[in-house]
Amino acid sequence: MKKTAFITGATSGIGKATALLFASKDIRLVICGRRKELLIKLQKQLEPLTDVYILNFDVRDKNAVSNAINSLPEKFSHIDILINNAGNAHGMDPIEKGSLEDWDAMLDINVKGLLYVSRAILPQMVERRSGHIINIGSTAGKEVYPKGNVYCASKHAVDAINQGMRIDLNTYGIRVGAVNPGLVETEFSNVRFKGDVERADSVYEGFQPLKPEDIADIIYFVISRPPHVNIADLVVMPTAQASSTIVKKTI
Ligand code: NDP
Ligand code: 8X3
Repeated sequence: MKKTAFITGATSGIGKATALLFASKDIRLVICGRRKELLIKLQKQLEPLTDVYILNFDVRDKNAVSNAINSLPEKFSHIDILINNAGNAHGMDPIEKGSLEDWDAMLDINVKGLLYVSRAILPQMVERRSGHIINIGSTAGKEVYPKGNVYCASKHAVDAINQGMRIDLNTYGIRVGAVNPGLVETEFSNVRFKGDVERADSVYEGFQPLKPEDIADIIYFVISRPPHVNIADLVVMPTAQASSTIVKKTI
């Protein structure tokens, strides 16, 4: 039977690459994000391949999250796969100089937003005793690096939530796992450095970073395992990267 996947942060980067790959695998899609024009563009691109429904909301707004999910038409309301991907880093400052707005954004989006979306979708998975949740964490959820402070805290929280979900949902046969990427070239650094393109580009200079499609491939591998297999926690880095601070660069 055709499955339905709900992907947050589908307007760019990892979420968009995952939507493209899932569509080619005949998975029905609910694609989410704040930039409606990008969602409409992606919907038009994917509709020849699969059924696509747009939900346009900010994951920080708990009422918007639950209203959007409750408004899904019947065809899209049975969610088999949840990809909790929406998130970003905002700023990169030493802790004593950190921006309170950046801290709010990272904790509200990466942690609370993930929780709001999950809370709205989990009851139907529990009722059906089936479902698969992939939480997009980060190497920043496994180690802390200089000036990463609050972003790393948000991704360590995702790591803990991933474990907590797996424990609490174990009894219902719901699969829960995290995919934790290292450096992936997306809009991530543009957002982190607030549109400073030169600074953003320099993050990926002198080595071959991961592409969003590399992560999409892994997400598809995880969700396409047989029902008795749950990939609980996976870390993936570019070959040039050994840790958050050790990257072999040619420049
Ligand atoms: P992008 O900036 O390319 O994509 C981020 C996505 O999140 C966008 O689709 C954006 O949509 C969505 N998003 C951000 N804020 C909100 C919000 N408030 N409400 C709803 N949607 C939101 O970055 P990536 O693809 O790289 O990031 C995806 C995930 O991967 C994030 O959780 C990130 O932390 C994680 N990650 C990224 C790595 C990297 O090196 N790139 C490495 C490890 C993890 P819109 O703006 O339209 O709302
Ligand atoms: C994104 C990877 O190293 O920029 O989560 O924090 S990093």
